[in-house]
Amino acid sequence: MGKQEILDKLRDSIVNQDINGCAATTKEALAAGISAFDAISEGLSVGMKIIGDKFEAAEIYLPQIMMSAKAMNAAMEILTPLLAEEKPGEGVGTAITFVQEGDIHDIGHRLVSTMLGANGFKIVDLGVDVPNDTIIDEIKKLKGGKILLAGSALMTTSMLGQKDTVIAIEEEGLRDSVKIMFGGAPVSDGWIAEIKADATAENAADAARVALELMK
Ligand code: HCB
Repeated sequence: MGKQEILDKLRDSIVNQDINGCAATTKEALAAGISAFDAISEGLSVGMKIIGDKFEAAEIYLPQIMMSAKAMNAAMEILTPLLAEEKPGEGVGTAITFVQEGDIHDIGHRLVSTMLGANGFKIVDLGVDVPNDTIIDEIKKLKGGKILLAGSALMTTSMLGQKDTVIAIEEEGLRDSVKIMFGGAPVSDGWIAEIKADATAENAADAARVALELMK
C-alpha cells in the first residue's frame, strides 16, 4: 500500500469510528516509514475535520463523535512519544495551553499542545474551562522567559472570552511578556486583529509553525 493510501486509511478509521483499526493502521503507517507528524496532520486530523463537519450538518450525532475521539486518542498514545524523537526539544520557550472559560472542547487543544511539545516547547497545559486569573498567575510565574499563550475556543460564546483574556493581560502589565495565539473553529484573522492578539492557526501543524515564528 502506498503512503497516500495508508494516510487515507487513517483518515477513514477516524471517520468510521474504528478504534482498533485506527491503532492498527497507525502502526502500519509507522512501519511503512510515515512520520508521526505526517500521520497526524495528513491522516488523523483530516478525519477529525470531516467528523466535525458531519456533526454540524447533522449527519452524525454525539456517540459517533465520542467514538472518533477515542480512535484519535488510541492513535495519539502510539504517536506522542515518537513526536519528541522526530523533533527533539530545542528550548524554544514555554507554551501555556488552555481552553477558554466555559468551554470543554479539548480535542483540538490537545492536538495543538502535542504538536507544540513536539516542536521544542515546554508545555504548561492548564486544561479546559480556564478562568483568566489562572492564566495571569501562570504568566507571572514564567515572566522573564520566552512565553507563548496558546488558547482554544470552539464556541462563539467562549471565543468572546479571548478578548477579556487579552485585556486582563494588558491590565496586569504583562502584554510585553507573552505572545498570544488563539485558535478554534470560530477564530478568524479579523478577530485576532480586533482583540490585539498576535496570531491564529488553522490546525495543529500550522500552530507549531506559527508559534515558532512568533518566538523568533
Ligand atoms: Co460541541 N459544539 N458542544 N461538542 N462540538 C461545536 C463546537 C459546535 C460548532 C456544533 C454546532 O452546533 N454546530 C457548537 C458551538 C456553536 C457555537 O458556539 N458557534 C457546539 C456546542 C454548542 C456544544 C455544546 C454547548 C452542546 C450542548 O451541550 N448543547 C457542548 C459544549 C459544552 C461546553 O463546552 N461548555 C458541546 C459538547 C461537545 C462534545 C462533548 C460532544 C464534543 C467535545 C469532546 C471533546 O472535545 N472532548 C463536541 C464536539 C466534538 C464538537 C464538534 C463536532 C467538533 C469539535 C472538534 O473536536 N473538532 C464541533 C463542530 C465543529 O467544530 N465542526 C461542535 C476537531 C478538532 C481537531 O478541531 O477546531 O477543535 P478544532 O481544533 C483545530 C483548529 O481549530 C486548531 O488546531 C486544531 C487541530 O487541528 N486550533 C488551534 C485549535 N485550538 C487552537 C489554538 C491555537 O492557538 C491555534 C490553533
